[in-house]
Amino acid sequence: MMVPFEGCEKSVRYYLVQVLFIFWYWGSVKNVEADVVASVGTNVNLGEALQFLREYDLEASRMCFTVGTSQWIYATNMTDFNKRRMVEEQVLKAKFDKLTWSRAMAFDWTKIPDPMVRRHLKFLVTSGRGSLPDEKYNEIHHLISEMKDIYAHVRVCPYDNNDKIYCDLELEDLSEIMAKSRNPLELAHVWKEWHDKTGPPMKNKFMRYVEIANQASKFNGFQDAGEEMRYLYEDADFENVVAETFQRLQPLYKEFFTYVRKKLVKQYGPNVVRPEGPLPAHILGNIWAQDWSNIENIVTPYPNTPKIDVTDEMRRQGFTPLRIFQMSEEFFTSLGLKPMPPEFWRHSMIEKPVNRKVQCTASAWDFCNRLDYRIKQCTEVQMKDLITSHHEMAHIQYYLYYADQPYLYRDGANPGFHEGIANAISLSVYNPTHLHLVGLFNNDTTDYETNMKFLFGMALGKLAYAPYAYLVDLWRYEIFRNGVSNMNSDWWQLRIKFQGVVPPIPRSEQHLDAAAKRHIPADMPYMKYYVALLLEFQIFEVLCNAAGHTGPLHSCDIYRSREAGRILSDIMTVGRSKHWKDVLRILTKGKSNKLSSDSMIKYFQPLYIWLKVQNKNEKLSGG
Ligand code: X8Z
Ligand code: ZN
Repeated sequence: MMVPFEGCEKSVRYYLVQVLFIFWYWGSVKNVEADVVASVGTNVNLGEALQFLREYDLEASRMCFTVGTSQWIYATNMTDFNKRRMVEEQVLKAKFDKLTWSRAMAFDWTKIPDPMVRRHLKFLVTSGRGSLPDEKYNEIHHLISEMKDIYAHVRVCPYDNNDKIYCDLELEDLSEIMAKSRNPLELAHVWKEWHDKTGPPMKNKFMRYVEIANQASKFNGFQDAGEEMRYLYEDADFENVVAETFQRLQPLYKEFFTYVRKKLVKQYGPNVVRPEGPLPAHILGNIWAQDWSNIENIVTPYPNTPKIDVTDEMRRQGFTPLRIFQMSEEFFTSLGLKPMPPEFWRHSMIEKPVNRKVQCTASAWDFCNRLDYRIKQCTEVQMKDLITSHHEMAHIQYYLYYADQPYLYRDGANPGFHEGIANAISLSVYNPTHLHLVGLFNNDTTDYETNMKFLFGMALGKLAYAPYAYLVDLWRYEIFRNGVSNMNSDWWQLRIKFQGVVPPIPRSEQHLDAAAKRHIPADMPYMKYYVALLLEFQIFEVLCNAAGHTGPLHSCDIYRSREAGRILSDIMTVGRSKHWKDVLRILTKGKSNKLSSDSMIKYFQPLYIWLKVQNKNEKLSGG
């Protein structure tokens, strides 16, 4: 199983674990703007605005520290007591956010002369659901918590378990079956159970959520909640821009899809996989069919050529989790970037403790006090974790570089930047050239078959993911814009159109298959992953050019390139203080400010040529 790039940044400010409890605690707290329709205030006094923002900055940073600390304590020691303390802090934070919104609303940000102050106030008043009356504010958070709860508590019976005794499979178990089982009946069972137990019980709640989310957005001056989600990209043409990048990926995706389908027909036969049709969603190694890495052994070319995996070598050399993190740090210092601060080494959790329950998903934390940065990772000595540690540390580098910005600018230039940068670093690390240079891989890295196999493996994780990453929010935009009738058929229309994937069994409007993905019930945006995917390759290409790389892009390693490090520090230092297009200008030294799929296409170019030869007698299809 190859999952090279996982983990994510853990921005305390957006993270509310148990919002349901928050609103129990909140109780009857009243707010002065109850039932007031949001409108821009009249205050245009620059001095007062500056004073308000200074106070906000201090208080928000302090809040981020206290909430973040309570979340860290819970995530690394999951007791009921720690959970209660965390919830108490989150209640205070939620109150603070709503109060901040109402104070910011007193200003007419559009008329404030100072551009920095204007931008700050704009961020504060045009985001979130603070504009809703208390009742609805509480209701929508309650709905989201209930949907998250339904999602978290789904349990499924195993296939062929006739006595129905052990019906306790959780998502993690189901994911394991989807990854490893090659029995199409078992896979269809798991797929059906998961989708039947997530969507239908939350459908009514989801419809009400759509209604209230749209109301909040209208209060904020948007047409609907989808427009508000896109507003974070500060680009009126955003939908067209991403659509164009996606179109350009089509020829490559179709070749890839056609090749994968041919291999799957061979494995499962024409009754499961139609030789010229779309792919059924249950045989792609992943419950959402978003990442196909787990079927690598079925579909890979050159099955006898060894895969690049340095796990054995790491163990032979006596690697430890600490050494993995030291090696990651050395990667960044070799670029001239910052070493990890002492607090990082003192407080990070880089191994799974034996004596207590912890949340093991890898994450990088910014405690917003300009001192305290940590990684939480249950590191094992294996290649996957070596890459993850570099990825997480790239998030910490971003935190360190934008630390001197005001609170609201201590963030990625747009929602895709953090993941984009972290994954660009991973591209350089999960790379035969780099692994050879750090003494973990000794085979010939120029061999043609090894390279094609490597690129094919990357395509299963990255190229297969592109349409899925793109369509999740396309669907949400459609629902917010056009309403909640035909939600499920809309979902499958997008999936067949963009991914070329169909459900393994008939579906109806009783189902809500999009809700099988956590980001839908949890109200978490998804387009950022598509944007991050493009940025990852764009940033990687620029860094490689700066490092003087010649040859195919996929073999580039930026290790020890001070010039690549300088570019990284330049784009990270500005955080969110500049428009992301200006950050792309900095990245490209003025050459371009466009989001583009060209670098991704370039990365996979050798595979594309190879696929065209392999598919010369095939009828191409795909998205
Ligand atoms: O949701 C996540 C992370 C949080 S940053 C767990 N990811 C997306 C997903 O799981 O679909 C990471 C990759 C894409
Ligand atoms: Zn990440």
